[in-house]
Amino acid sequence: MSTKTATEYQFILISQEERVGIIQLHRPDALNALSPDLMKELVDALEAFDADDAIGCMVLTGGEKVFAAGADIKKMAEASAMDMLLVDQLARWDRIRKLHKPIVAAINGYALGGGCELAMMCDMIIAGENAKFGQPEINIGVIPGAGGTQRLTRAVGKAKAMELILTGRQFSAQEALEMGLINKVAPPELTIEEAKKLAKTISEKPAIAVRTAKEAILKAFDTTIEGGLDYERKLFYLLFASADQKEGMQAFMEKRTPAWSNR
Ligand code: DAK
Repeated sequence: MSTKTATEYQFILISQEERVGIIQLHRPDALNALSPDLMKELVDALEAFDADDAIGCMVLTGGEKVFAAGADIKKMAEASAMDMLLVDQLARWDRIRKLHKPIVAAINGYALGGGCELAMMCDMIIAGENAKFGQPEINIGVIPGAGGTQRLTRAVGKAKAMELILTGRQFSAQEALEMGLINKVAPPELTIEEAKKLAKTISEKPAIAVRTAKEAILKAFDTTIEGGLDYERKLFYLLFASADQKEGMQAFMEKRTPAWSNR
């Protein structure tokens, strides 16, 4: 677990607004290409926010013209299969999947390859009208390797995922919205504000219920409906052990605003 301060990161910028933790990818000379060093900082920062009781929700963003142009092609070009296996980047990406708190992606400009996959690992996506999504790996002789074939397919269905991954074409924020991949399209100058607004709303909800809801929703992707319903029910019962369940229901009956302890 990292205890780094903002100034110790080289490829990301971090900040906090109320209960929202904000991470900005910041490697502008390489279009925020997701090098192992950048990914290490990103995962460290996400885990630090995830462990911080003062944070209720996170926002992940990039620059004005590019969210991320994918994995660093220059660093991968000469790699052997064994190099790729031994670097085991996937283990780092997998740690993002295990985060408890929700992440809202705020995307302006390119979100390509690993950039699109990173956006899809977030829980909600707000995109600027200038956003360009895509899985262009086919054009450099490979396929998506950080979940694109799975997450895009689950989000938009087989036919669209086939078309997008086999052609490698870019698609707009509007098309992403129509396919159900993202939550909202915003004017580019408002993308981050819209994402922060959504994150702030969520960050003010009782934290244990938020993390439990995220866990239950993600379960829907890797279980049967029967298994998912059972899982949901157990989590529902579990919440009756939380102070916030008592407070939330008591406050409702007393017609007052609940004071969450996030316990
Ligand atoms: N990697 C390294 N450098 C990149 C880059 C990238 N992905 N994308 C751009 N750059 C560099 C360019 O080489 C150029 O560098 P210089 O020539 O100035 O040194 C600089 O950024 C500016 O790029 P352009 O001159 O090309 O700028 P344009 O505005 O003309 O075009 C573009 C922007 C984003 C459309 C274009 O750069 C582009 O098509 N980039 C490549 C996009 C791409 O193919 N992305 C997918 C990469 S493969 C995994 C995890 C992750 C992945 C796989 C596995 N595991 C955990 C197992 C992910 C794989 C990928 O993402």
